[in-house]
Amino acid sequence: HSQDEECQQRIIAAKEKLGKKLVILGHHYQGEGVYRHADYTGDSLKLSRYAAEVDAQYIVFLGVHFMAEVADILSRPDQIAILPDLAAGCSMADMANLAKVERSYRELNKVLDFDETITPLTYINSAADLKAFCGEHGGIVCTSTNATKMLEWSFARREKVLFFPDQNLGRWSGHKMGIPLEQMPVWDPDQPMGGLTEEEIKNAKILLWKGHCAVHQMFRPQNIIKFRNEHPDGIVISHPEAPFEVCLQSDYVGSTEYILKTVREAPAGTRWLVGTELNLVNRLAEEMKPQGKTVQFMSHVVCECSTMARIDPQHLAWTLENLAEGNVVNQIKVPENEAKLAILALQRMLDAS
Ligand code: CIZ
Ligand code: SF4
Repeated sequence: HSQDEECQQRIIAAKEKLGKKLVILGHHYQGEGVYRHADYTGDSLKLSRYAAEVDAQYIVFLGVHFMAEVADILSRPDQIAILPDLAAGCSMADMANLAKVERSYRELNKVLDFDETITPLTYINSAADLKAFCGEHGGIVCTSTNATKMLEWSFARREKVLFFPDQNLGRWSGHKMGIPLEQMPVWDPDQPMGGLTEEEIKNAKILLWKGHCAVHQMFRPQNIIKFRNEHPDGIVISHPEAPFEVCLQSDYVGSTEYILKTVREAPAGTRWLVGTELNLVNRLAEEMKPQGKTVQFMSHVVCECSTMARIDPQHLAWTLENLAEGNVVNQIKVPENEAKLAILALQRMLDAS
């Protein structure tokens, strides 16, 4: 405990020393030990907007690798994006890579006989080279807040979408637009032709990349049934990365920003079951207590994002102390040619949302 306390003091001291040179951006899924030091908090969309606006020389990102990449892409060339632990990746983002996406896109276009039938649409949870791929091929980026809008943007231009890497977000967003499940087949990049027949591909509106979030995948319809039995007046809210059946049985489905807003604005005395990352749910539960609102976590097993948790007070203290000494550590730098293309896809999203 005294070690934790010491770490907190080191962070505060280094932060003070750095002053206006530093801004710390914190994602909702971060643990309290680092989250409390963030100058701005939000989801990846909100934080990427801050990254594009802040003036600080150092942008320290409390989040995962793809978020720090976006901060680097959207900030000025003289600003430096930093991730306190380079091993903080996102297992979902890792389920797609450039070689597989290129091959899939090529295969699909071959079956469809002519180019420009499919828009590549990547969830922001993906590596910068995939955003660059979308930039280059008339595609776009989405977040969990604007996925439906970005699908509409895509359908206004071309008849089909290749959606990666999260099949659950793609399926739920397509479902909300009224697209039947048969027209949203799963594209398995490790099988020839995605494991689909030519007929299935021709009939598809959205090809859902076979990827998912290991954290949100843990939520089950049984968790909701049990909650409703125990609390008939309870309200269920889930993140669209959760399985389709969980979203179907929820009263509300939306991004982290949406979940926070909905529960915060709810009447006093309400009881909530929340299906998203544990740190967010714990923090929200504490915040709602004084208003007499009860916030419960959806699963009986711990669903913490283990890679988000790599950004701990030790790593933050080490990073800030180095910066205060003038040593830049753990910089995230997207190669210029890649950044140029990625920004096209990101800018299309920012303009359309
Ligand atoms: O966009 C984000 O930050 C993520 C990963 C989820 C969300 O809903 O905010
Ligand atoms: Fe990636 Fe899931 Fe962690 Fe979000 S919660 S960063 S999608 S592994």
